[in-house]
Amino acid sequence: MLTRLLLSLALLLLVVVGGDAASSDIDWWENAALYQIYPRSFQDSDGDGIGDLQGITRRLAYLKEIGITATWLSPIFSSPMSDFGYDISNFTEIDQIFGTLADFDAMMVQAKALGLKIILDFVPNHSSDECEWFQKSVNRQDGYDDFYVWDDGKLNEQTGEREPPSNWISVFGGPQWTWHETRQQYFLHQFQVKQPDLNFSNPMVREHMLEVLEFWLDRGVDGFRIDAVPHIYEHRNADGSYPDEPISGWSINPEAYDYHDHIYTKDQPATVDLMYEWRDFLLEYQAKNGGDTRVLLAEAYSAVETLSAYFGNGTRQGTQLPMNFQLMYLSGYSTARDVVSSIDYWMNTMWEQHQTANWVVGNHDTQRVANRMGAHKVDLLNVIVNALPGASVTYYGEEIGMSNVETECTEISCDDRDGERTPMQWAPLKNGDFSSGESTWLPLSPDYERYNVRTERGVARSSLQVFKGLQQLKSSSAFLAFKEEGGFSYEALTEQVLQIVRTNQRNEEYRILVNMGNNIERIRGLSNKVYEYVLVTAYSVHTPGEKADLSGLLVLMPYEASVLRWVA
Ligand SMILES: *[C@@H]1O[C@H](CO)[C@@H](O)[C@H](O)[C@H]1NC(C)=O
Ligand SMILES: *[C@@H]1O[C@H](CO)[C@@H](O)[C@H](O)[C@H]1NC(C)=O
Ligand SMILES: *[C@@H]1O[C@H](CO)[C@@H](O)[C@H](O)[C@H]1NC(C)=O
Ligand SMILES: CC(=O)N[C@H]1CO[C@H](CO)[C@@H](O)[C@@H]1O
Ligand SMILES: [Ca+2]
Ligand SMILES: [Ca+2]
Repeated sequence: MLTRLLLSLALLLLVVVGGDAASSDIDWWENAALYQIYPRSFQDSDGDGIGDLQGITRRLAYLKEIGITATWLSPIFSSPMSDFGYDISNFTEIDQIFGTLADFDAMMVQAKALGLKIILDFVPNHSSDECEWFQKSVNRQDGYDDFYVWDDGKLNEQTGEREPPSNWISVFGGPQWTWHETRQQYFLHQFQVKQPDLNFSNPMVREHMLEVLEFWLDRGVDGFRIDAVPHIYEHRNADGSYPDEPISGWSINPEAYDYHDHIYTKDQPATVDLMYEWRDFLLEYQAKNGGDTRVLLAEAYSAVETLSAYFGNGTRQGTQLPMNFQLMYLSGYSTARDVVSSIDYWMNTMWEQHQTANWVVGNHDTQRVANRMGAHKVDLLNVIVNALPGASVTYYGEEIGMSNVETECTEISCDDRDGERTPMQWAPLKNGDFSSGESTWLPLSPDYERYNVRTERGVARSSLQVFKGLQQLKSSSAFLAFKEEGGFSYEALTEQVLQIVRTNQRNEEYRILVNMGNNIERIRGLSNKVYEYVLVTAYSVHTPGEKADLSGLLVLMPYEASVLRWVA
């Protein structure tokens, strides 16, 4: 008893004397550097031209090198690959293209040895039509009858013909309802025909999904990134019929997804409770099994108020990282003031209510930054997302400035998103050192001999070096003070110059200056202190170590980003 008392007194003293209350209440995910791997394109180990798990394992040390905390993998599960793994036929089996469960376990061992966290993609909205569950449902097998969303449809009174239950359009275009000959009913699919939606009003579906989560948790994963969250539930009238969606006015093509306003097929209220249910499951799992916090990332292109509900409501906790896509909407024309508006959109709600932030740079559905904003702005965006408080989410290859590749339709793939899914550029070698095979499933970018990891390691101000430098700042006491009152600020100093300040308000402060425009910018009297350049991008005329008295004039070159530090 006495020793316990003494021990807690000692601990108390430590906390008081250390005084660093800031970092002690930061959980690992709150300021994590997250990294998305698209497994088909990261590293091929067997020469078939498609990336795989053994390849990822071999490259995990690279993630450590560049300062990544956790990586999430796009789906690696059994799949007919109609949507490259987002059509899962078995949620607890590794697709043979990627390897085996033993390969997965070996990857986990290596990740743990390096101190890297692994997050899996979790695709609850739908399965593949080749999933055993769907086959059982088609045949109305006991317990599986209601596993998916089936409906007889309506009879058109004029023509006497059968019609789909509602006018809903799928995300990829065309009707959301498809007639199934065997079952003689329509089934719902918010995405491809080969991706039938599961019925989440069915407790057995939810139970099966929890079993899926548990299966992977038991194999050591640190969390899940939940795919297509807004699409999980659909509205159904009390009499079992489905309401039509109104015309949005955003598209003139009646076959296009944007033609309707998705008030009945997106962000239905039950989704919020589902997020709480899953989080509770992870919390229970952690209480039982120990270890670090397991996280949930949610993919939801939804209004910030909805994302706020997904995070939690004061009594319940939900997904820690509802992904913030605001910065993905910036273009080459965006000014510093535009950037501030995008940041504000998130912060005014999410920081105000929950003290949380995350910043997504890109993903496998969106053009790369080099194409969205211009190659000369890749570093600027990398600086911004890593200088802002919270977690950053980098899509593989953005750290070396990869760009979209013009691809042609092949037998393997014909998807308008192929351009941002090309093989990782590792070295100026055959196939960029991605694969030893004769060909790769998508072509390498023609620029890979210039933009690749090995070359950029040797260039002082390459995108890779800037990225690495930013990750190192994250562990400084100024960056760790972000949850303290006044620990950070951001503003547009001029139309084109963004400033982010990170400070512990005692002895260390960083000013991150980003010139989004193509003019030389002059800024006077920023501070009465003398700073030192610690990180500069290729457009800067300064060198690390150089002093800057910010009571005077500071000049920024076009597209320059610089990080300056003051220490007492
Ligand atoms: C998934 O695969 C595992 C292992 O191969 C098997 O035991 C299980 O029954 C399969 N589940 C489904 C739904 O097909
Ligand atoms: C979903 O399952 C529930 C419970 O089994 C059932 O009551 C409901 O009718 C099903 N919904 C659909 C659209 O099939
Ligand atoms: C939070 O959500 C739960 C579940 O939906 C609900 O029971 C509870 O009342 C909500 N709390 C607040 C403060 O709104
Ligand atoms: C960014 C992302 O994960 N997009 C996926 C969303 O879900 C659909 C259907 O599962 C996929 O096709 C997208 O690639
Ligand atoms: Ca392979
Ligand atoms: Ca759904």
